[in-house]
Amino acid sequence: MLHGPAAPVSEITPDIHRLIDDMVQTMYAAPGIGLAATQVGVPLRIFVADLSAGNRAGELITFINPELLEIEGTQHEDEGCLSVPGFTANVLRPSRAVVKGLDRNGDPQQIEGTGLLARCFQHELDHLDGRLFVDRLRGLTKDQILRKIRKLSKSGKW
Ligand code: GNR
Ligand code: NI
Repeated sequence: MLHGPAAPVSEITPDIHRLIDDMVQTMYAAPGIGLAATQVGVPLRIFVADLSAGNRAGELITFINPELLEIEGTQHEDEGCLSVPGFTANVLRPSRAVVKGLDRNGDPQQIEGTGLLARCFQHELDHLDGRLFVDRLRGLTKDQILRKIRKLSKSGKW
């Protein structure tokens, strides 16, 4: 599921609202700053994000059918993923990203993110296209992480 693409949401039904509420709860429980529907086993183009991980009101962002409009600059920072537990790596990403899509109510929204928010947006958009942060790594870092994951999963510890 994590390696496959997600399909657009055609209609925002009560089921979609229940899914979003569930994703928000799951993100806060983790805790994480973002979560894509593919991470909870639903291959639909939805993600939620909250840089405060639920600690500050009004920071929750919900995107349905998000699209990357603009990217600019570069940033190198450590990145992790709730679906790749126990590993972080330095990932090169654009430092600014503008995302457009629908909000929870189906109204159009466009949000500009810089720094961590830009990173989070791109991380979640990657999930919806079946990409994990490890897929963006190169060379020794990637080999080391994949080797460790393979070893752990072989012994049933991952
Ligand atoms: O909680 C998360 N933290 C994080 C840190 C740096 C870059 C991206 C992220 S997203 C991650 C939650 C997650 O896996 N979302 O898909
Ligand atoms: Ni992730």
